[in-house]
Amino acid sequence: MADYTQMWTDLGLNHDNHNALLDNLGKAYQSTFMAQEKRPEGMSYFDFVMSEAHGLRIQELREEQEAGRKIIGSFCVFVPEEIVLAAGCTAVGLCAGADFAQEEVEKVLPRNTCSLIKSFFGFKLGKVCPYMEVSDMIVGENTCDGKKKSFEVFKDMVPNFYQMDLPQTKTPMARHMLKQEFKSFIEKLEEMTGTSISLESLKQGIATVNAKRQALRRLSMLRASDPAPISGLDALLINQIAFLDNPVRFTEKVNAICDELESQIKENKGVKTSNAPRVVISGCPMAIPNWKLPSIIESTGAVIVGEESCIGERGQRNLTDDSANDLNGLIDAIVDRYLKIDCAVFTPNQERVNHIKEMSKQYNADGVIHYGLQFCQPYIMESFSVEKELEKQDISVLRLETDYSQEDMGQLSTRVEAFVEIIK
Ligand code: BJ8
Repeated sequence: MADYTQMWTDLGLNHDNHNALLDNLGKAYQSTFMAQEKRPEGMSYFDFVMSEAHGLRIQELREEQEAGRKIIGSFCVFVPEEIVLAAGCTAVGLCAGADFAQEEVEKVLPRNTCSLIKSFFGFKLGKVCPYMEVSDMIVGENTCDGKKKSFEVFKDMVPNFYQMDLPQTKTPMARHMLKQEFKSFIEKLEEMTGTSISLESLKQGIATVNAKRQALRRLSMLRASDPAPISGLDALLINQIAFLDNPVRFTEKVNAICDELESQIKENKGVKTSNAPRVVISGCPMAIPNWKLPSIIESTGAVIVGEESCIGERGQRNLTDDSANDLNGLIDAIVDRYLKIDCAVFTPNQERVNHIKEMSKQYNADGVIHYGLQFCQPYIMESFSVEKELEKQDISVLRLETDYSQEDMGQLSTRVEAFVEIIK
């Protein structure tokens, strides 16, 4: 990596903390990703993106800023990228997948807060996330109680914080509310950029994001093959990078790796043998650089064939209808698309269970591992009904609760190994 010290200084990063984070991430990346066998050649692009995630990509974002674009950071797949792009801005997902500065975090948040929330507080307090520091606006959404209440604290720690309210049901009233929220978001972006979102710019925004989602969908469908053409770890990494990379370039690279995987499939080649146990992971999102559980699962010889997660199918599977010929019609289409996201903060949420069953069948899974972050009420509460419903269909389920620490690695490995033995 080139020397980006000056850029990091300009962004106000804490050099010691940041160097320590990069050092740890580099080691984790080597042992988790580079140690895998038979990786597709197309992964070299994603390895490069990761190696430059705090360097070249941030430099690109700063160049975009110099050219007049605003950078919009967010924590949730409910923040519509179509609208961000239509406003001439760039969307980035903010990292929330590793513990950092936990002692500082626990001075402002209760200990029993989920790791994902503690993580973005730690990244802010430790001054180690260039994406957070480069953002011109950070959007926090009212989803679970943890995020909603923590944003009351977080909003005083970042300039240009914008709070988006979200419904928790899918009634006509809730849909109306979401539409109003998206309209307020449009107004805010227009005020910030001084330009209006037009029919053409919104159509273009939808086209760019739909193309990205179609490419990710194509990748997902290829994972139904046996032997699996790509590891779950690499597929998760691609889904994580979807939140950081330039969307047009990313789409091209995902399609390129899909071309490669298609030819591997034709030759009946895969990353594991065809009798490897196949697992779908379902539950809380695995934000970058959270690779702990997938790495444990795949170290047993099993292969992850799908993620029912916001960093995975829940976040990416539905496209936005672009057929309307007026702005209001397109906003309606965006609202309808986002209301299909079956996050556990919604009640009732039968669609999510149906989707897990569907995925399990579609990807020929031998079992489902439900991943709940400790203290995440929505997903942990829902995991009981998910387990019950899947077992009715004879789908084996393992419910796990964990956090970002390494302390429970031994216990998790034992439970995962035992589960993989059963589903073999
Ligand atoms: S649409 S899943 S990205 S809210 S793990 S912070 S739920 S206590 S992240 Fe999410 Fe949007 Fe929903 Fe998806 Fe709360 Fe649970 Fe923590 Fe969570």
